[in-house]
Amino acid sequence: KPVTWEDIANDAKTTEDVLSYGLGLTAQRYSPLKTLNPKNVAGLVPAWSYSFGGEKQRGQEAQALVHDCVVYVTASYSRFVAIDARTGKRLWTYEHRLPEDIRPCCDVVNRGPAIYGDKVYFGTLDARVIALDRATGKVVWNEKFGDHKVGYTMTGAPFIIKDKQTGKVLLVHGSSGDEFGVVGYLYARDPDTGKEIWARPLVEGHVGRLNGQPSTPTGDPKAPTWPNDPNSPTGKAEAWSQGGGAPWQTPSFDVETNTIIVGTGNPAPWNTWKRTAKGDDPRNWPSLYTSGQAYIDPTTGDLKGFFSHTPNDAWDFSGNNSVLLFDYKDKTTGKTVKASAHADRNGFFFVTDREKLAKADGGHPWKQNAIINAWPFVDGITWASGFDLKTGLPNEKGNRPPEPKEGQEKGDSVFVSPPFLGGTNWMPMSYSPDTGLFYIPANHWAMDYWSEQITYKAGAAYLGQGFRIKKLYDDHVGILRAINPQTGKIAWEHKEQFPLWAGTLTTGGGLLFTGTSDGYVKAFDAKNGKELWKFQTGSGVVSVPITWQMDGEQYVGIQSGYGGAVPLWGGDMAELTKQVTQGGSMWVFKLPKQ
Ligand code: PQQ
Repeated sequence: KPVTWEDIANDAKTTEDVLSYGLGLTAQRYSPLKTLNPKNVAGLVPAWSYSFGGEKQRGQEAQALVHDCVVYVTASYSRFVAIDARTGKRLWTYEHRLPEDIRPCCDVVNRGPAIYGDKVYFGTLDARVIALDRATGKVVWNEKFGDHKVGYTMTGAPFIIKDKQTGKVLLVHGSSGDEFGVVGYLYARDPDTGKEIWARPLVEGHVGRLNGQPSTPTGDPKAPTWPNDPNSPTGKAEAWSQGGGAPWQTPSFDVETNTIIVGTGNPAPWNTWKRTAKGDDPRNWPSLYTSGQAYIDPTTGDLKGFFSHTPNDAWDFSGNNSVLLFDYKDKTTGKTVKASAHADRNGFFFVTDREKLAKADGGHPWKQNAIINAWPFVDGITWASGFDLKTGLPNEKGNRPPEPKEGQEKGDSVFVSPPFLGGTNWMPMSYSPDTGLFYIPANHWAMDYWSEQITYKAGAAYLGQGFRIKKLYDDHVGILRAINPQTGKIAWEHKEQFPLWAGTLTTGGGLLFTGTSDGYVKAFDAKNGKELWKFQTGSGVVSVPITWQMDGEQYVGIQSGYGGAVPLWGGDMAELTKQVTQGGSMWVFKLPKQ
């Protein structure tokens, strides 16, 4: 049967299917299923495993969907598979033919599909969104959204929402490409035809599109948070034309306020001095609307509100990681607070006022006063001591890498933690309304970091920085942490020798599922972090677990296949994980029949 908007809107509550990235519009990654629990989870065994095949393997980062007993999952190199959820038998495969000159920064990954009506959707590395017939895998439409030669690409899962204002169902997706100096866009399309409805650039002063026409500028048309350059044709510094801000991960959707909420990527180039007026303090040039959380009107694509996690981001912290929506009762006032939660690469866990940010009040969309709190979720943060809760701005510790001196190619190196790979990265955290805790797949590491000279060249990396990733502790890199969003206290933690690069999932049965880079799928007690079960899949796990119910039994699904940014950019960590073999398969587990 076709997937309706009501099915998607109820995804977080229904247990027989998984219809959205995030297991629901609020992206909490919580399933109410209770069959599996701390007492019986040790008995989990594989139901089946499916190999994606091919000579090319690399990272498998997808979150699968399940509908009508079919598993829909994407694989590396822009591949899509439909699998019989009962038997593991392939129903169809779609292998997108990729040109040679694609430019993904951080591996040939794909984070999963979307589903609606009789179609499934996914993004490809040559900057397309493709709709396939759910039953046959045949292409229904195929829309190219950017030039892959200059760096546009797509790795994130698209997302279905319904605009309350117009009653239209929209397919929403973002672009990737900040490391090549392209301006990032969020797009809304008609899911039936693929036709663009609006496009929103995330660099201040760039103009959006609505129904094929130029619409509004993003924030202030003069882009006062980016420096001017009287010698350039735009009147702005070179960086402004190449400014990044790509919303390369999947949004969440607030039905109540009719708002799309998405993290925005790093400013381009990484080099802070290229985005600062000569001789001035970078903090006066926040590079809006990059490295923060954006609140977007689904009718027009206009920006209603924005909170910057790292103003004038000098460390490629980006702001993309999932923004989870949750409500809580304030301990002192007893009032229900409608909040957003986000664990940033910069090492801080943010709780922000979702209602304030989702309100288009005619004023400036930049609203740092929407901060409720920000707590460190990793040790040893070097760039800021915390956030000022009045201004919402970071208390910086003077950790920006200095400019190269006159006549030199490189500036002095500084020690930075977390490094650009982040206290956490794209792998989504989860929330359990039962424990009231957020579960962050985090890492303890650092980098040596220095500025370099840079000028924009189309299709070439646009960073202006050099780096070397290093260990912070001898005994672990990965650190799974459960954090209380009202106190910032770490309720429990679990260490891993290798970097953690898989998402987390929580259940009504009181479990937490995730995967490790050395190949295990693991289950923990969500209350206290006790490891209850593990299974070796044969390659590193850097994907996102799901769970569903079928024929009265609870299933858990996850992909195995090592890759992503760590083996490519990870310095000492790439060295450490060299021993992990590549792979590419979907694994499904359940309890043996009684
Ligand atoms: N992708 C990964 C990964 O899949 O392991 C890690 C990263 C990306 C990063 O650390 C990035 O900074 C990053 N940045 C962009 C961007 O700014 O456009 C895109 C991506 C991507 O699409 O995978 C990553």
